[in-house]
Amino acid sequence: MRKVPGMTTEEQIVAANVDTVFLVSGLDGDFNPRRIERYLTAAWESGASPVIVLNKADLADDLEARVEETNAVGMGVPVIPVSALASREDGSTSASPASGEALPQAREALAPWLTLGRTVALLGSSGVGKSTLANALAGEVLQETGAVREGDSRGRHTTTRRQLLALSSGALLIDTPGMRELQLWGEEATLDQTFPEILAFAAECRFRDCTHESEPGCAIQNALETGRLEASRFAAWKKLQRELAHLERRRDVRALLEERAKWKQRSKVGRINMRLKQGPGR
Ligand SMILES: Nc1nc2c(ncn2[C@@H]2O[C@H](COP(=O)(O)OP(=O)(O)O)[C@@H](O)[C@H]2O)c(=O)[nH]1
Ligand SMILES: [Mg+2]
Ligand SMILES: [Zn+2]
Repeated sequence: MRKVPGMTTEEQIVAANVDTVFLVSGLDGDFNPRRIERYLTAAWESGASPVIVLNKADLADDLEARVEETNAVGMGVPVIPVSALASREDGSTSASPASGEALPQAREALAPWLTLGRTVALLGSSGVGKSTLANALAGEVLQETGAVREGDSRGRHTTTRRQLLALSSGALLIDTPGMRELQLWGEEATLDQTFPEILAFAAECRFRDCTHESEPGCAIQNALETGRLEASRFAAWKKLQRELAHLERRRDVRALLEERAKWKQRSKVGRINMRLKQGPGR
């Protein structure tokens, strides 16, 4: 799920009944560990297990360094570098590895998650190569089971194509449409899974309600000072936390308004029933 783009406080379901999410990033100029944290949070919130797929390995100038950087935010989540372009069936590719080493083949590298009865969704910003990857993984497509057309609550119609591919391994692969932004839809607690080290440090703070700003005995400030916690990680956590806190407040307001509207409706119905019971003329 994500928050619908724009100001509306509503959720949008991107895919359902997913076992594994392939969080796809491109190893071109667009690589951004902060965005990976955002997608990871959405994946954890969904209940599906994430796998970080670093695509366009052929374009990476330092593949090992990128994998290491990603491992630092993945916190144990598998990180798989691939080159979807170099993984095409016919072997034709404009991509050639800078290092001269063989490029990681997407199908082999991702096979452990693409097994019988499993559903995998590709998630990531547009342009990272999700569709190219889907084609490479499908190789032998059995069937393409559909595209859906959806309207949003305002009745404006946008076409969101979601492809469900049945792979020969017996897995289902969902290719999601391009997303310009991923606004989170979830609870603050979801961040505990994305930032487990911050949760662990916070447990050591002297005050239970420590805001980790300037309180004495703050274990997070201490970890920052001693270099055990990276400042960029803490900043990323704070940013996502603020975003989720803001979302929670807006959801509370919406729930309150809905509740009020319901009671208004009920009391109106109540008055009408009362009048009916009391009969005419009263
Ligand atoms: N060099 C390189 N380009 C790739 C790779 N995978 C995809 N691309 C290119 O990236 C662009 C976006 O790919 P696409 O699959 O449409 O991305 P999507 O928006 O995530 O579905 C296309 O021009 C692809 O040819 C890759 O592994 N290496
Ligand atoms: Mg696409
Ligand atoms: Zn603290």
